[in-house]
Amino acid sequence: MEDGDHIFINGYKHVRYTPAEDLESDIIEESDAFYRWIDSRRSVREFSDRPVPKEVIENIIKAASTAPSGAHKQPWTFCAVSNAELKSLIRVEAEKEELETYSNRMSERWKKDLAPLATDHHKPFLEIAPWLIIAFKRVYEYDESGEKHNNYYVNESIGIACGMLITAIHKAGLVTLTHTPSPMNFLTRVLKRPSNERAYLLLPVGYAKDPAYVPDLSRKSLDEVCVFYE
Ligand code: IYR
Repeated sequence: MEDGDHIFINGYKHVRYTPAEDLESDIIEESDAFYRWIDSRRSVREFSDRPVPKEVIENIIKAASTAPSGAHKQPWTFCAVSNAELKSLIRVEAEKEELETYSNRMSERWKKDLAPLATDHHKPFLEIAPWLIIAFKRVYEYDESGEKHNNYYVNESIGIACGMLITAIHKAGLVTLTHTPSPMNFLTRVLKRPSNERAYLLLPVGYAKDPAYVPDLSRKSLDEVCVFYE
């Protein structure tokens, strides 16, 4: 390493940060282009069964796992399922919970709010999409002596990682949606996950069906979501 490329703080090595972007580029133009690109992302519920290479899923999950996390514990496990029997089992279990949710757990107000999205308890995408990614948060870890240690800011950390996962999926030209069958404990059982993991989000991943239709939604304006203090 060249001189000046690293220092030690409290005995821990720190390496010099190199900006990833050309600092002389037009950052107004670049940030606007990124906004326009990310604004083209939509939650899609109609999938093609066209296969997606495993390498793409690996890259997407590697991208998500670069997310910042409490004390850099990276408190997450992403389970990527392409096995047809497992996907069918997950669909059966999810639809069981969803039927109960739509029939008995949701308020009238909630159902009214969901009406524009045209969702119901049927989840065919759980079998049609070539991959299901199930994000598990890791609430605690065991150290070498078998002692339990809680992770930090676990919900914040996995939420950020899932946001980056969704961005990586969009960048690959694929689509997803954030499916939250509730309760999700059946995923612990079906995927045989250890007791320190809790299912957080289920994301089907694949190509959009052609044609696929999405609700005609508009997003809040900047004024509605942002307050400047200058
Ligand atoms: N989890 C259910 C219901 C659902 C709830 C909300 I809030 C949504 O934005 C969409 C769906 C389901 O996945 O259908």
